[in-house]
Amino acid sequence: AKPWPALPPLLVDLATRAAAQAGFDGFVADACLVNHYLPGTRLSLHQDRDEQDYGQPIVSISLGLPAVFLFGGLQRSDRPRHIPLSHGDVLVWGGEDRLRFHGVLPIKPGVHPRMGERRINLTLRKAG
Ligand code: MD6
Ligand code: FE
Repeated sequence: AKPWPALPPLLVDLATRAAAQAGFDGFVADACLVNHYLPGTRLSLHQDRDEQDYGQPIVSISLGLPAVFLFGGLQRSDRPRHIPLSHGDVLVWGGEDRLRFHGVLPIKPGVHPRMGERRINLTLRKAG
């Protein structure tokens, strides 16, 4: 089978530096999920559990329209905090928070000057 193409070093470096700033040294992302949100799109509460090592954090980069990130507890029923995210924000979660339920409220209609009517989220991970 063909190997996955390498991630852009720029993104891997950004994720390593953001993770270190949040207290997670030595993070080297090997995967990036790209989610595209149109106005009205939401992401329901979930845990990120597809990775091998929950000792590695998640680094999330937000671009375009603003969003409200829901940061919940370890049970789906725990009431989530609301964290506003705008263009250029980088959010890191890991350690004891790695398996918190999280999601995104429906994106409000709007036009971002650079990105138009969309939000793009990049999550950098260590999958393997
Ligand atoms: C966000 N994204 O868009 C949060 N999880 O701010 C996620 O939680 C996420 O984009 C799993 C896979 C892709 C994602
Ligand atoms: Fe997620």
